[in-house]
Amino acid sequence: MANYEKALTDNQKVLRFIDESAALCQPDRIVWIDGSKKQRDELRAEACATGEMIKLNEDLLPECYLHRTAVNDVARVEDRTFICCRDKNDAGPINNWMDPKDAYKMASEIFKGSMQGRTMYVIPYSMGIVGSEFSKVGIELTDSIYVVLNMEIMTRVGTDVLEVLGKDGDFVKGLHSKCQLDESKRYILHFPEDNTIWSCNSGYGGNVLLGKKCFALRIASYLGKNEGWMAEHMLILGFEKPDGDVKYIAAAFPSACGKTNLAMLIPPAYYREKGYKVWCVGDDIAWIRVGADGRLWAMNPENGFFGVAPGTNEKSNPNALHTTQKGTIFTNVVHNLDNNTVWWEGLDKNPPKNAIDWKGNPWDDAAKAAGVKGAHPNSRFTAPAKNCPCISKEFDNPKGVPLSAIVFGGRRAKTAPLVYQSKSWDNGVFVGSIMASETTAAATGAVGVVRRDPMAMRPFCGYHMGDYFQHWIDMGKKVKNQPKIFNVNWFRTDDEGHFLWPGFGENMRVLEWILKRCEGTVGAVETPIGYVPDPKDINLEGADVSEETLKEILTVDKETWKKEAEGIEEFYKQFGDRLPKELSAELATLKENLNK
Ligand code: OXD
Ligand code: MN
Repeated sequence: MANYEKALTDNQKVLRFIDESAALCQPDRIVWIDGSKKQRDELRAEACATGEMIKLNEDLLPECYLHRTAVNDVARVEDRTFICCRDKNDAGPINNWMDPKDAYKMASEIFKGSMQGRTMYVIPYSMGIVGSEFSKVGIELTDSIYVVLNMEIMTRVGTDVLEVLGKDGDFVKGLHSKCQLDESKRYILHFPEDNTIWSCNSGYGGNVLLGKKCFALRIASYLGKNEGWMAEHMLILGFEKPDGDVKYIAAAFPSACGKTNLAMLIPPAYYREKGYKVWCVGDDIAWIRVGADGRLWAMNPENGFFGVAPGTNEKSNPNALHTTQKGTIFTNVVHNLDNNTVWWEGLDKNPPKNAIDWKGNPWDDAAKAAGVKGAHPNSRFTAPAKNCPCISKEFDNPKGVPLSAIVFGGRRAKTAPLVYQSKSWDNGVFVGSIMASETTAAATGAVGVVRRDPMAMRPFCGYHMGDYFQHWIDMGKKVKNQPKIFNVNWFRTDDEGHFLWPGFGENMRVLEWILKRCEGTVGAVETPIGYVPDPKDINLEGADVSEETLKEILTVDKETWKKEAEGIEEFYKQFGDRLPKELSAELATLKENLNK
């Protein structure tokens, strides 16, 4: 006999959504997540009893847990992610598309009875501060305690969200079931026209924490286009000068280009001693609106960090490491049995002797000698933002922070200079639209395959990318005090494939130039693609970079860029007449500049 707890709301839309989903998935029980510590502790204990999670050493890693996903379920599945809008053309050439009627029908078969013998948890959550006019509410229904506990870190969860929703409020409907974790029936379906997300047969964060990529980017980008704001795949940081003045930058990089590291940057000693500081507002997603003052304001709708563990260490990102020492869920990392803690490649040089790898197998000397990785390369930590030593005091400000600069970036071995500034808003949109990364074959000297990833939104834009570009152009017209737009590339290499720029904390030097440009306190050199620094204006004090190297990574090679322009033209073709005319004009100007 089904045991459905008393509802925590009388919002009929919520109740109808739950009834319909329960009728389909047929859970044995329905449990409302109220956000209380008591309930969280009970769920943690239950997950440990079933083996879904492992409680780690309370002294060394208080309130931390380890989880292993199924071996076939370790990353976002772009090829199984769909935008289901009525007209195929509205999904655009980059998204996978399914007719909503077909998608609901197909997925209903998969969801049918999927929660029999299981509990359906009802998670009311807010993206952004609960009750702020800039926040949005979602309800996620899931049969996974792991999802509940992650959502409690990544978003703001609890009965206060239901209060804000009131009797009649609207919300994003998210339905998730692990089903049988069958890869061939794994689907991440978005119905932007219905404010709905359905996710089945996965238990991996990016596919199942529906507040994150699914809502805060794919659905929100669509809402933003219709409502006049922007949902972007961007970190937000505050740059504080010794006089206490803080300026804010939002930056978009494709996945695995170091967004979390930049967001939590520790300035080099030279800057620290002078009193410079960097504050993290967000590491992955920015919701951006036009403020009453005519500036763009950005807020981080999330409440935690879902970061990649491998490579995170005391040197690369001490702030992230510190953030993970309390109240964190680790996924697919090594379990160190000697002290019941965790480890991953790149944490330190002391892999644990007595350990279990991410697949749950003993990770012994033989396995290590055979090159078996202990942690999955996409293993993750889910950590509360409030743990972060450099969390901005504006983190909880519902209005967000005013942006001085927007930065785009990618991983390019030769093409893009260390930094350049666009010439105007429309030119900046062009710079964002041509963002690209090369596969890391570049590290071995070969030039990698170029993947265009406009504004780092390729996997996350919930509608036609051409219309998305147009939305960017249109937003520029609404902003009286436009932030300046830049492009950075930390990944220039020499002919042997060695990185020429040290990156990490040293990127502070580039941020400083960017903000000086915004303030109008430093000049620049004009090139066919935009303005680059005069090498003397990048502060190299205390840096292990020669002036010669700096000069080299600031060069813009016309021949390389002519090839790049051809690549852009090819890329643009697919948008047909939905490519904004402003962007075709920008491409024409670039070509002209290169031929001068
Ligand atoms: C992420 C991603 O997990 O961009 O943030 O893939
Ligand atoms: Mn991301």
